[in-house]
Amino acid sequence: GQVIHLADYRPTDFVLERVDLTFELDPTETKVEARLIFHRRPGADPAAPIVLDGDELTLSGLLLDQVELDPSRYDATPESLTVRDLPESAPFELTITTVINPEANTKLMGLYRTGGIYCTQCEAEGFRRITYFPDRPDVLAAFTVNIIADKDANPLLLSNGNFLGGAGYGPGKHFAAWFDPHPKPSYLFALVAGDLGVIEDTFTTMSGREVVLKIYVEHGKEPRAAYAMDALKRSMKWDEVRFGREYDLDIFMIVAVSDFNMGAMENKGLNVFNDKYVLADPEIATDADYANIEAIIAHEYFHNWTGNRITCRDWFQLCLKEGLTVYRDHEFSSDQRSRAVKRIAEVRHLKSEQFPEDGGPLAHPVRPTKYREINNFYTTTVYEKGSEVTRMIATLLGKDGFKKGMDLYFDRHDGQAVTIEDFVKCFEDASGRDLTQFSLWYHQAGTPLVTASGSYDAAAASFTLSLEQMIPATPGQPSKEPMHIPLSLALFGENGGKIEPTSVDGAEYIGEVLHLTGRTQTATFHGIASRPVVSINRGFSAPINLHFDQSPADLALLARHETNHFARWQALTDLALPNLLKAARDAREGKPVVCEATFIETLIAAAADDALEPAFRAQALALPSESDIARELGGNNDPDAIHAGRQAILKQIADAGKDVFAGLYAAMTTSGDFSPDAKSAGLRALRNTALTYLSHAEQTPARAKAAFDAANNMTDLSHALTILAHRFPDSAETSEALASFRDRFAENALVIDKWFAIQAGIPGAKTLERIRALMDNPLFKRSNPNRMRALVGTFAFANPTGFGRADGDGYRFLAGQILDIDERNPQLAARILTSMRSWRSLEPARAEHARLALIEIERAADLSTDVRDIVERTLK
Ligand code: HT7
Ligand code: ZN
Repeated sequence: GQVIHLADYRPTDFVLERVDLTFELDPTETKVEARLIFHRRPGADPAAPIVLDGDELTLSGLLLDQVELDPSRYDATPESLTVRDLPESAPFELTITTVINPEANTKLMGLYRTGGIYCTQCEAEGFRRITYFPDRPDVLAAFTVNIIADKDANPLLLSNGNFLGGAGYGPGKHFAAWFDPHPKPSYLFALVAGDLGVIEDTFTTMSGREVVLKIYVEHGKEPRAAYAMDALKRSMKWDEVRFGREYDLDIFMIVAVSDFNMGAMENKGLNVFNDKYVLADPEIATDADYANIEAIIAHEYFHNWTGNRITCRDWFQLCLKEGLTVYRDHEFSSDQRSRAVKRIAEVRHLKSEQFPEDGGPLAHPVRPTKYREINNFYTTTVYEKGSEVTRMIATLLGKDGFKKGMDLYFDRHDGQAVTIEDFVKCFEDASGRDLTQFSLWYHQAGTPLVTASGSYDAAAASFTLSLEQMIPATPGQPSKEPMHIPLSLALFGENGGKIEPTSVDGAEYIGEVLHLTGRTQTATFHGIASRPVVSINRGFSAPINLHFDQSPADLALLARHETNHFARWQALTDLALPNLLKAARDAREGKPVVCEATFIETLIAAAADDALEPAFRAQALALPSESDIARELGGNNDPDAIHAGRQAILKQIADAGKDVFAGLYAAMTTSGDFSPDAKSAGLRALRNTALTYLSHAEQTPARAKAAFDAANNMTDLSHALTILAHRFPDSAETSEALASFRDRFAENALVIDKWFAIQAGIPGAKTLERIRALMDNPLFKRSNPNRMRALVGTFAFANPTGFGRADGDGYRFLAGQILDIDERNPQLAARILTSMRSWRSLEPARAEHARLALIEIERAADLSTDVRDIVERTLK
């Protein structure tokens, strides 16, 4: 694959007017007839041929205006179809016939088979695996789709838009026709056929239209779709109330499938979901699963306006739909649940996934300018940092200003394929604010580092804050311009009360937001009667690293008195981190690990504080992870020392807070039937966190085993099993629990994924042997992406001591797996390979093992473009 550059963008020479597709479905020989009506774009070269995209296609028929075309007029290869001598301005119709093999399609892009049904995945470039087509997001057309298939095997024939009609079609067959009136790019096309169960509901839109809602799942699993349906209706309502966006077809369908490369796909009117993000009941789904289902159902639904009605001009603009839609689903979840707890979870995820990406060899801007494989740009930078950039626009403009900008965006660009510049312009026009400097957030990669220092002048009653920003070099971007960084900031007095400055100079400070725009900047706050404790980047108003030396006493004050609960959590984390870093260093040198008292006291006080939400307290008690610690250490990392140090700190907290944890474990119980609501989930989270600490204090598996035996929902059951497996892997209790879990859920793929994932996460060098043995387990299924991610993905992404064992066998194992997966499913292989992105921060011996494993991949013959792109960038 060659490199595609944003600068080379130009519109197509031909305008697509209409698309009429006919599928004759067959597991191994599906016939696709595409009738495409084009005209030459006014001003385009009158002699230019039309060049359509293909991928592994063979042409079996080509007509121009219903007449067979002479082979001298066209060239067909698996990758393209070129037709010459076309009319100068009159519309013409190409009828293209291809025959494809869904059964053999293991890449899960284009038309494929999963669980006996036909299903498509077209984003980003899957449609070209179905027929030759101008497969790019700025080519929009209305689609008619006719589906012909065996009636018995495929009672259900679905596509985008509204149902036109259906009937019998010769012996044993039937057909259905669908029409989607909303012009759309090919990546939003979908077709599903087969035999599925369904749950149905309706939603009445704000203008009074009734929309039919259907969720299709495997027969027998219908009751497990109820929560997804509820989440869908809440999403539809929320988008009306919050963004004024109404649904626009007569029907909205969701289909859950078991083989899927990502979470879900927002095809117009026919979302296709990984069944992991649809199916739930208390027996099989954890609270985290419920929260994910709610968020992803919302995310895909919200795409109807941000992505589908207004789409991307080209794939460089991916964050236009993804960053914005993630921002919208975050806001939705915050409104449905606890805003502070949701924000903590978002920031945890951002720091653990996006920060390492932004700080490593795969760093790229939110709006990149070149790519080799677009599949590799569905990244946390595009999604999560893209969402943070949208959030900062909302911070800059305020609630009303942001709303005005969004309204203008919907008004101005409905039905168009647009760019980030078009999006930003709407906010500039709506607010009158110049966002030129702010836009650097889209163009400069790397996480800005802000260094702050404060000094108090009692005589002048002023406080001076000096700020400096530095944006690290990233691939292709050696030097950076200073950015516009909105820092939510407040001052607190020694008694914990907020101090309002009488005036501020040196920086714009409005609505408690300080605007850092210079490389260095000094802000002076006047009217400050006593030394203040400063809280900077409250609510994580900007996605930055902050260096600000604050004493444990000051952090403890913020942890107790900050009015913003996210900032309290941040203060607790800032108290924890130096202890964890020191513990890692001490463990490495064989020194005893000692945790500082203020931190332990403050943390346990927060845990015991009944005025705080249980879910918040659970988040506070969940210390920074081993990879968080590795990132903060920055280099020469030894995963074993980080693990040992962190375990020692956990033990000290557990011993000091034993009574508090025992009290919480007894008190945090839910009554009545299981409910997945945020409050009940919070009680379970705090109770389970207490159980984790108690198992550290007690150092025996007994309590976790009792919890496992008593659990009546998957949250408690899988938490207890995780403690048993991760802390007491060789105990009889653990073997028994693992076996009983497997036997009880052997028929439930989503739960068996958890069984594999929990074992893949067991710390220590011995886990690799277990993984090898698990690969021979009859329950292991190589072709299923969820199963592969559960076992190999969890091991590589979430088990630093197992994957990073000192002899390098973990890295070599991964290399072998990547090469094997790549033969079937390059997208999945490339994604799992990104687990190597931080290899350069390992200590030299491990780093060398990792490098050699990467080279082994790089040297393999017949690598996919996907894996080649990742491996080469990772090694560079
Ligand atoms: N827009 C979708 C992204 C996507 C995808 C989904 C499933 C399989 C392959 C895919 N490639 C890209 C999902 C989303 O962000 O909503
Ligand atoms: Zn999305």
